[in-house]
Amino acid sequence: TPNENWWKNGIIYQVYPRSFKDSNNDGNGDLAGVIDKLPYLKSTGVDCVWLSPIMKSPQVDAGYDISDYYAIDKMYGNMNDFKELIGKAHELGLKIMLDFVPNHTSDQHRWFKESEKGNAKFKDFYVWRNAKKKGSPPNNWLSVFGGSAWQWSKKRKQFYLHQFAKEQPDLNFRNPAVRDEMKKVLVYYLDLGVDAFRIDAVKFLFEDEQFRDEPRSSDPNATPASHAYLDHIYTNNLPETFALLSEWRQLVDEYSETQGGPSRILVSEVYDDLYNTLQYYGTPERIGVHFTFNFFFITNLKQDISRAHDIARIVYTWQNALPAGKVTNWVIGNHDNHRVPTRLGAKNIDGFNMLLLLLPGVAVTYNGEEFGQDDGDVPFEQGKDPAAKDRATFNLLSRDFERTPMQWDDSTNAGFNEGAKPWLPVSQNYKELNLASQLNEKKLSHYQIYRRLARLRRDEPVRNGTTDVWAVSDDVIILKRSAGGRHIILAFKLGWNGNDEKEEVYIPSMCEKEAIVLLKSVGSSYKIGSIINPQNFLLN
Ligand code: TEU
Repeated sequence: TPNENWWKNGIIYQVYPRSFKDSNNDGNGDLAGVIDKLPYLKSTGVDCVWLSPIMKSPQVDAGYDISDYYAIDKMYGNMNDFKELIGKAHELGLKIMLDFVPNHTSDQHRWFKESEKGNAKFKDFYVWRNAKKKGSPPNNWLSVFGGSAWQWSKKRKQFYLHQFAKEQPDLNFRNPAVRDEMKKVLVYYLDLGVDAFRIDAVKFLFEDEQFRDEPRSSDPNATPASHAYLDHIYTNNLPETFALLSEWRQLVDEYSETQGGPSRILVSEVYDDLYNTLQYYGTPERIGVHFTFNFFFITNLKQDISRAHDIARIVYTWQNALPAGKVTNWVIGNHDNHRVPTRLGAKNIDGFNMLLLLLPGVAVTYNGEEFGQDDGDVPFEQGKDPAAKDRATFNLLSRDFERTPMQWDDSTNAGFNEGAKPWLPVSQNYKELNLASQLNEKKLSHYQIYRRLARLRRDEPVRNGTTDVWAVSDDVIILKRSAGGRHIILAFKLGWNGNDEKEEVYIPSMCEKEAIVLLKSVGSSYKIGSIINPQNFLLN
């Protein structure tokens, strides 16, 4: 089939629509804004644009609380705008990935309102349970955002399950009618031409049928109300969840086949240990998703504390454990985690982008990462995130900081809009840190490095070659990609622990023939070239 493999070496770029580009100056980004920026994304070298949720929503959890799967939220536009966006993207050769949020709906969804009333057709659409004894929840399950995962409904005189905010009731996937409804949603968007789905919060889809209490986790520091306090053996990664994913995969594969067009793909969003994460790729007996996010650069690295060998370990443990024939992927940021410069140090943004783009498989970039945007400042009073409702935990838990508006240029509100108050404040540093200031091709800015690497990755046959990675010192990591006597070598020194000095490294004899050598904060006495000097970018 044509283009069957379009995604396998692709760059997926996450657009956070509310913060991307506000075309009608109402303080919220919108689809017209995304359409406006498609040529920019194309010229950056992106292959697929992932839109965080754009469906109708009361926006309690930034659109991850959907009240109608068949409508676009009016702050973003309407279904015609979305169709136009897909059409324009496809004209440019860009794919569209949609956030698909099946685990829960908004409590404002008609299904939930009817279910709460006890309407026979919707009665079992959600997970309802009686109180254990008067007033107390059915069991000890905890919400990801903290506190009991159960909320009492006065109307129905029962508790309902919500593994995220209480405004996000969990759907009951044991009910065949719910499974049918979600398949309909998938088909609706496949028919519109959506190329890929990022399936949200997948590991939470099914829960224990007996509703048993979960045991205390091994985390000694977890407080009793925090999600980490329990070991989620009865709410995460159930066998039924994997079976349902197989059904969705079959649906999507059959759809692609009957259409005879490029394959449509499924990506799962799961934070877990290596073993549980990789289960989502499937097994010989059970088909899984095309790929499941590799979040280990996010979860397993700590500024100033991690060493080069920690990075190397993330790469080779993932590569070695990956089931045969599967496509690898790398993520360094998203809307749930502090931005790369904030989390891993401003000095390391180029190094991590280079690593991301030179590793095999799929690279996932969060909007702004291509030019090193960092977290914004959001005062508690302006916070929006349901994961951080009280002042005491706001700084620790809020995800608002990584969601502030995109810094396009140094004009009003960083070019996000024409001056209306944005839903989250624009970061104060936008005059210095913005995309426009990095567009000059003669200067090797964060953005120019990103764009060059995106091109190199697209044009260079070595991208299909072997991958080796090792730490040559505490702070220097070397990545080597090779095929047919050609090599790409990246030597990247972590700029942390206050150590800024360039380090001389011996690059083992691996570039007898043709090599492109990229050095980041590494001394160049070895004279094989350096990205610091664009003329030496490509060496024979
Ligand atoms: O996140 C799912 C998820 O696993 C979260 O626990 C995530 O680890 C947490 O947000 C980190 O702070 C998805 C979305 O990405 C997130 O934005 C939503 O809030 C959540 O689902 C509920 O839909």
